[in-house]
Amino acid sequence: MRVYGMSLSGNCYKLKLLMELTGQAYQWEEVDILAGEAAVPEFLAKNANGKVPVLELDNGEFLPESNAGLFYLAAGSDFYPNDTLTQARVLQWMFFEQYSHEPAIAVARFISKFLPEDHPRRADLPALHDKGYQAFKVMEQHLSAEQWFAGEQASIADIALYAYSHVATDGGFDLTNYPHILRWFEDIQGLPGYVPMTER
Ligand SMILES: N[C@@H](CCC(=O)N[C@@H](CS)C(=O)NCC(=O)O)C(=O)O
Repeated sequence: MRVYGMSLSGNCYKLKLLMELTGQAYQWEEVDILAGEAAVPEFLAKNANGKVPVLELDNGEFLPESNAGLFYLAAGSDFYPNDTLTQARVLQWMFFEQYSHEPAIAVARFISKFLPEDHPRRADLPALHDKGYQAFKVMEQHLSAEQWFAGEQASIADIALYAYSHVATDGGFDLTNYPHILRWFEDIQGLPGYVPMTER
């Protein structure tokens, strides 16, 4: 399999982390989205939406969307539970990640880390911080009672949420007052096969 991704992207890191945790072989094809490499016809043929990551399967098909890639790669592993309710809990948190978490926390990081100091989009940061802290509040409350997001062990829900949460300081978030989230970071970092985001 091959991942078309950008190493600094949390969405792309989700796939890398799961493949490392589950010992699946893959190649990494770096796509510099900041240089417009996801907007060229050759890439758009892989994902008409012009976004990374895209997972290229062994049969040559292309699978965009990070959480779809997580689902595909987790099949048959401990990172996807067997019973229907826990599977639904995994989906619950993955949809939460895509609607209530990533659009604030990843976008705040993008603006803070990659756009110039005088860029007009910096005006969006206060609203993004409000929305992002709301998501962290929901996560903190859940993690005050549970070790993981769905079921009794780490799942792709944890990986989806971890990707941008653990680098949220890049976007101006301070998680000092979220001790359960900080504990959960350590639990994920202790999983066998864990790799940090910027290793390759
Ligand atoms: N929902 C998508 C979001 C993917 C996404 O936003 N990718 C960003 C990088 S993190 C991208 O490729 N942006 C390029 C662009 O929008 O031009 C997923 O989870 O894969």
